[in-house]
Amino acid sequence: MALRVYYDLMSQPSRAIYLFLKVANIPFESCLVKLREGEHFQDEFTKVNPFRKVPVIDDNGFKLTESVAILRYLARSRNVEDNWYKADLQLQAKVDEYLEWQHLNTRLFCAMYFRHKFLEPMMLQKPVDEKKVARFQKEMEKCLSEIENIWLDSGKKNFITGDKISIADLLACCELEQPGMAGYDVFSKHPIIGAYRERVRKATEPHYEEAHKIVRIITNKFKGVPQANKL
Ligand SMILES: N[C@@H](CCC(=O)N[C@@H](CS)C(=O)NCC(=O)O)C(=O)O
Repeated sequence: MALRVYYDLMSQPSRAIYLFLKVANIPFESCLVKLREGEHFQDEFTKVNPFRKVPVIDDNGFKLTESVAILRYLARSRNVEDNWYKADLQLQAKVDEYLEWQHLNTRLFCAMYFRHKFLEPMMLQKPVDEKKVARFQKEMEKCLSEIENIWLDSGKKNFITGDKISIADLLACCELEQPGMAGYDVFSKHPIIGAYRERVRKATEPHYEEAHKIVRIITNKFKGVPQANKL
């Protein structure tokens, strides 16, 4: 049985997995799960992932959730270039350092900003809770300045862990893209991150834009302004 991958390209961790599979040339069978249509709540998908979230993989009967675990598993089980997840223990630990950090930073704040500024007002037809959005924006901006100044060493580092792209960069950029749909363009507001995104895009082309096609469509269509139930 082929490697089955359950995903929705609206989902940041799904895009990171998709991008890795494409760029590392790992064959897989696409199993699209339309979150906007609630397909993740259907019985068929609940059997695959009782947590009812994407991404998930099924590798010949071995099911795995959680994007970080999936990226590590794929990098270890497939014959991929060493730069993605270094064999050297210390270099690998530096990738892990970001993978652990991002859960309560890039992932949390970029996703929460997007959710409260755009997704929930759109899907649930409710007004934007400006106080909540301002709180998440403040936390997100703190996190973005840490990415610029610490992870990217004020632009002196090309990628999160040094000169070569790794799975950490895929997760980072896919999360950093999400606030753009809510009208906050991380890359133009933070030029060091903008230049970094260009390096990641170049290292993964043409798959980066392919993975972000739906993000671009939504960004251009709504310009960050939620419209009731139109997504
Ligand atoms: N920690 C998980 C997060 C998975 C997750 O939150 N997926 C979201 C999309 S980005 C989802 O499926 N949400 C559906 C829901 O919560 O109803 C990972 O990194 O894979």
